[in-house]
Amino acid sequence: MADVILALDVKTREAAVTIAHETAPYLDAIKIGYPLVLAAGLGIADEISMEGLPLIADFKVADIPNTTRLIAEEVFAHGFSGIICHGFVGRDSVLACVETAHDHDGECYVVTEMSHPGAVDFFHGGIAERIAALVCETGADGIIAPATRPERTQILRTRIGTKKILSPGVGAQGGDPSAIAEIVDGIIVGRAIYESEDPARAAQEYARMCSTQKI
Ligand code: OMP
Repeated sequence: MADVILALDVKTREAAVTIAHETAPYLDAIKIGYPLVLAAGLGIADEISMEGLPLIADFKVADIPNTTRLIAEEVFAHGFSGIICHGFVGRDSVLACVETAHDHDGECYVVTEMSHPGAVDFFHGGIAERIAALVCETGADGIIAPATRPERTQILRTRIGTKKILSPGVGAQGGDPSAIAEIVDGIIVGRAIYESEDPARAAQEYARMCSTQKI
C-alpha cells in the first residue's frame, strides 16, 4: 500500500486552501513548493498544515551547505515535516539538509532521478545510483524517484533498502500508479487531482488504487 501525496501546485491561496480541505480525507501528505509559495507566501504552509497532514517542502534545495541550512530552518519554522533537496550538489550540502531536518524532527528526501524526459540527459549513466549511495551515507530519510520509469525506480530501490521512495510523475506525466505503487512508499500526484473537476473524487480514486497494491 502506497501513500498518496498531493502536489498542491496551484497559484492562489483560495484554491490551495479549498483543494487541501476537500482532498485531505483521502491523502497521506501534501507537498507544496515554488508555484504556491511564490504566489501566496510561505505563510500558506501554516494554513495548509492545519489540515493535520504531513507537509513536505518541495524547494529542491541545491545550494552550498550554509544556504541550504538557512532555507531548511525557514521551512521547518512553518509547519513542514519534510523537505526535498537535490543530491547532485554533493555530500556536504545534502548532509546540511539532513541534519537541519533531523534537528527539527523532520525528514529529508533527496532527488535521485527526475521524472521528466530531459532527466535522462544527466541523471543516467550512474549518477542516480551514486546519489542513492549518498542518501545512505548521509542518513537521509528517502529519495524522489520517477513513476515515469518504474524500471529505474526498481533499480534505485535495490540501492537504498528500506528507505522511503516518493514517486512523482503519476497521471499528467503519464506514470501509471499500478506500475509503481508496489515498489514505492508514496506516489506524488499534482494536476491529475488539482485540475480535476472533482479533486476529492480524484484523490479518493488514487487512494483506492494505491490501497490495492502491496509493497
Ligand atoms: P504533476 O505532474 O502535476 O502530477 O506534478 C508533479 C509534482 O512532482 C510537481 O510538484 C513536480 O515539481 C514534482 N516532481 C516531479 O514532477 N518530478 C520530479 O522528478 C521531482 C518532483 C518532486 O521533487 O516532487
